[in-house]
Amino acid sequence: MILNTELEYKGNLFPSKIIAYKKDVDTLYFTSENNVVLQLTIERDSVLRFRYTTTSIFENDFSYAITKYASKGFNHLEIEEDDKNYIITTSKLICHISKLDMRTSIFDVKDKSLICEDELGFHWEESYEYGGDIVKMSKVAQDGESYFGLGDKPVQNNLKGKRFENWVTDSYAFGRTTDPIYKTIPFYTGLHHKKAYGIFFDNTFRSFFDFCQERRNITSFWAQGGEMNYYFIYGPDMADVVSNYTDLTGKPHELPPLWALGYHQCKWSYYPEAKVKEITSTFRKLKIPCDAIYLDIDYMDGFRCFTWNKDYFPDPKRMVKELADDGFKTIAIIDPGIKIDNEYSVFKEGLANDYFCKRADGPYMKGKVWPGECYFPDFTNPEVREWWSNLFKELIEDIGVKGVWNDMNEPAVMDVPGKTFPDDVRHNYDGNHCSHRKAHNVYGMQMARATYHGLKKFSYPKRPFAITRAAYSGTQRYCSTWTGDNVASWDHLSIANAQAQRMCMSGFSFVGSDIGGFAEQPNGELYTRWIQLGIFHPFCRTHSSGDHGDQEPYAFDNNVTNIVRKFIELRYQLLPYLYTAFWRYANEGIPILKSLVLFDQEDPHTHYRNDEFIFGEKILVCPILEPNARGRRMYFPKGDWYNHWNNEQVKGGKENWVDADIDSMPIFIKAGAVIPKYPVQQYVGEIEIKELKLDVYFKLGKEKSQVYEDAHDGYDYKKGRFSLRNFTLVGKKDSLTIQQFKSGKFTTSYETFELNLHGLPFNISKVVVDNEEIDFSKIITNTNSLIISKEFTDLYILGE
Ligand code: MIG
Repeated sequence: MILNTELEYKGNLFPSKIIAYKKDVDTLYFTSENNVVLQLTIERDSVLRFRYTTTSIFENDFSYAITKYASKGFNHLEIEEDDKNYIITTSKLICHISKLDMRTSIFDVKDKSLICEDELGFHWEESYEYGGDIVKMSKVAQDGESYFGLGDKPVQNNLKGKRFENWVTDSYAFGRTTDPIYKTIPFYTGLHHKKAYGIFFDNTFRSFFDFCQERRNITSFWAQGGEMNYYFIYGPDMADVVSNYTDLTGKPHELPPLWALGYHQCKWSYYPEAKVKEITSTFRKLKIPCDAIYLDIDYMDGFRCFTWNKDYFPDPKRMVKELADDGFKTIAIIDPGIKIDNEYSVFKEGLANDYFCKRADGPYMKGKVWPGECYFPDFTNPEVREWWSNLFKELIEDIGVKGVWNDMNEPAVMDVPGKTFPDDVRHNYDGNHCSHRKAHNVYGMQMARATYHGLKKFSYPKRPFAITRAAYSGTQRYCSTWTGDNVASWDHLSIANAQAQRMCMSGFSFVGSDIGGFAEQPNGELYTRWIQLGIFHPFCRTHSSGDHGDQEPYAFDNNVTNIVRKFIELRYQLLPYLYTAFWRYANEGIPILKSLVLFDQEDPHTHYRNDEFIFGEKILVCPILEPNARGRRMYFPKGDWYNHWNNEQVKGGKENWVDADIDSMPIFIKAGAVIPKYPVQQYVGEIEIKELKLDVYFKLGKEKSQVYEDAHDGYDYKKGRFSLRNFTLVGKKDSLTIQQFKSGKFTTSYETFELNLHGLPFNISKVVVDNEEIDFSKIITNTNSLIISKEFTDLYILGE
């Protein structure tokens, strides 16, 4: 028998032949002679859930990852059998289950091609020490198969040839080979023969994935307890795999307030108040846009959550208001460790209500973190989450803090082996009592969830904004995230790029890195290159550790300040574009950043590209990742692309050199795109938008674009008060038509559109707006800009 586990081998066990089969609406049960039951649920035509027990009895079916809003239902289901197999057919796939040994194979219903096939299939070892099983699955890797996803792994896009572990871990100054790190997202996409499928192994125990590392043509995954419980998600488009995974584990419950997509400034730590004000006023003085300022742990009294150090911050409410008047949203950190202190109300309440985690034999789980010895709320207890959420009343409702930053929620414990709770710690797990072995990977997620609910309650009618470091699948429903304690190095700039793309491919798009690096200090050049990448990450924040000097956009030299300002300004101009991409993500689960493989999986070149990605739907970016660069080579995926800086056109499907001195970076716009832009603001809402700029990039042929708008905060958009503009551009040799179809009940603040026409192959002779010819000489500039001072549905531009 071939091992596929690092664990001490005690003997793999296997299902024997199937002796019984039963169907219950959408769920099929196959029972083997040796008491293994495979429960197969048809979630959707393209989504199957496989769940196994080795004792004929299933655990209580409970998951923190799967959302109650997941789509269910299928169009077609047919179950047949032949001598060898049970055969299940939906409108998307065919699944064979071998009568002999329960192994499964899945085929595309259209062309009958093999998509995913068990090797050993489900097998297990008995876990005498803990009870239950070590559950394992192995699959045959198909010819030329590549693998993507798995959350925050700091490695190149394609995971083939590597093995990973999932165990949420505080990983200060992690590197490319550090594994595991902060997040557990046990979901990957496999791609072969141009077809993609996904596997989500919804098991919270410490788990492992091996992508052809141990055995060249075998992919396997296993966990140290719990059930073999995984979802098979068929594409064949990778984009559909990711969006179906996101449908299962949840999209963000609401859009972020628009300001949260602005630029954030952070440091460990800005204090006292005078320092905070000095930072914010410098931003305003130098006209560098910024929407959020962070308070790290030093704002607290002895690191006690929900308290303030009154020497540093004598009147937080006044300060937060003054910052708000200047356009700054204050975001405060909250950690899970509650200081053992009988004078401290949060501690006393937690103790009185029995809300803290306990060890197996009864004592509280005691661990050292920033406040000293602490107890830790059991966030897997719904009552504790409710209590925790109510603790935010003062901070949010009274003081006016707008966002909360959850850190150390792996949970991190100092100076102990494993840097976290020991395995025996007990958890409620929403009534499914268990040890830390099972609850560890969701602890941070449940803390973020409780925090999110507190924010939501006390920010109402505004939208909440939270950020977490630790996460399990599904955390994207509640908050944003960052990639943890990275390092100010060129290698880490490239890691940040890989991690953001990977998180987006793993259903969690609201992500960013500590711009400039958390540990150590970047020079001006590295910081500049990092900002250039960072403005294209959904979450955009500079953060750094206190002991390494200043890291604000103006902390280097004037040249750096000017370039950084220019890029942050670009971010602010692109806000309506980014907001639209966020809406697509929140609505349809479409990742905000698309690795090239996700953009065009049929082009094999994209399977191995790491640096380039698509921001939203239409903008291709490629960061500069090396010092002293004057440009770089990059790959252009299919389509025609315009250079953002000079309108030069490039045909996709090849690699090209692109100039990019320190004040530039490769940014390309897809031909046919209509890109909405705002004027530069120092913060969101600073000015009322009176005019929407539409950058129009000519294309021979047809292209669709969207612009989504709403009040940028609040919940009215959920009642239909949004504005969705669907643009269809059709370019011909001598004409250009832009049709606009508007839906939604929200009236945007602008009625004027400035259309900048890029790449028009002709001189304009005639402009017709909604069937009315207009004297375009009055509204056109020599740079091909048209000002249209009304809503239009039909624009027709004719050449000479
Ligand atoms: O042990 O709060 O990743 O962003 O500044 C370090 C202090 C604790 C780690 C976080 C970092 C934060 C820092 N925290």
